[in-house]
Amino acid sequence: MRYRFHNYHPPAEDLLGEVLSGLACQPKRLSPKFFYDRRGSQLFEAITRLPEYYPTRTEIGILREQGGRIAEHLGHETVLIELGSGSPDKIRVLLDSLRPAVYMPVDISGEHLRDSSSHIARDYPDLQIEAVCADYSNGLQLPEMPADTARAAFFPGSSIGNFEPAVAIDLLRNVGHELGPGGAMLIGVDLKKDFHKLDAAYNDNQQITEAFNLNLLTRINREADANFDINHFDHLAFYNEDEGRIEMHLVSTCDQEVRVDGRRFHFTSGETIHTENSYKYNVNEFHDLASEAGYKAENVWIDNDELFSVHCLRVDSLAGNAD
Ligand code: AVJ
Repeated sequence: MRYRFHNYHPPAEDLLGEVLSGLACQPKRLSPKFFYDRRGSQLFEAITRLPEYYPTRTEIGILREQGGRIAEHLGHETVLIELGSGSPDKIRVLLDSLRPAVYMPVDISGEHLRDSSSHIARDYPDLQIEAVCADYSNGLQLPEMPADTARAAFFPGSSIGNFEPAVAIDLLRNVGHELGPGGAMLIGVDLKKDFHKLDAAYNDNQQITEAFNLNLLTRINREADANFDINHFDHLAFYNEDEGRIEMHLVSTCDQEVRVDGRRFHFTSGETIHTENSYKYNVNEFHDLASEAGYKAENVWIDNDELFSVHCLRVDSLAGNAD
């Protein structure tokens, strides 16, 4: 088996430091990247199967239907870099149509990455797999790759929506530097649509999204020596029309004090911790963003109900700030 695991994982102090600074902000906030411990990754996979959560199955449908066309753009025998190994079904569809030489999944959750990439290794015995445990939001660090093999990136699930547009531009530009001139990126982007449909996707009947949101506090209790009482926080998710994004928050249901690593944080009743943004883009809006990041938009595929888009971008100019 040709499988390697590269650990560039951020040390545990990063979580504590970011939690302390986020809770010291006004309004309080926590980064959505911390959702994905093992339990969080499992809850997210459960979300992707919910009837209300249309993005995953819609994106898979597009990848399945357009596999041939996508391969024409991305090419075969590439190094295929996957940013965030979210849903196992998606990558299988893509591996089948692209047949890359190397599969390089990059994920912040080491446990999740080991679980998911070992299953791929078992089912694709001839595929070289280089699993990279890293936080790609702080700049992408990748193991050495053969210079003569074309690189392609797959950034599925509208994960790009987690970042403020200006930060998303920096991140895409950064990945563009790793891909090199002429490199291709396949990126899934959730479309703007009727807000009822959006709201429902983040307020599911089975309350899995609520459990996913609250699990952040459970994780912080365990990993940052905190004492959040999850019975005193409520899940809140809504579409913010002006910003073009879903916002998720955790609402304190009473006046309370919480201890994190010996420090105390006060919450008034109704005060929220902002835990996630999920930006939605029209095709034109996303084209503008991609072009600011140094890419040329080559193609876009959309499902019949116009719920979700999959763009093929090409690294065009690497000018601008490279961090
Ligand atoms: C993984 C960031 C794309 O924003 O839809 C799902 C995360 N949060 N339900 C999204 C999420 C709540 C998801 N992304």
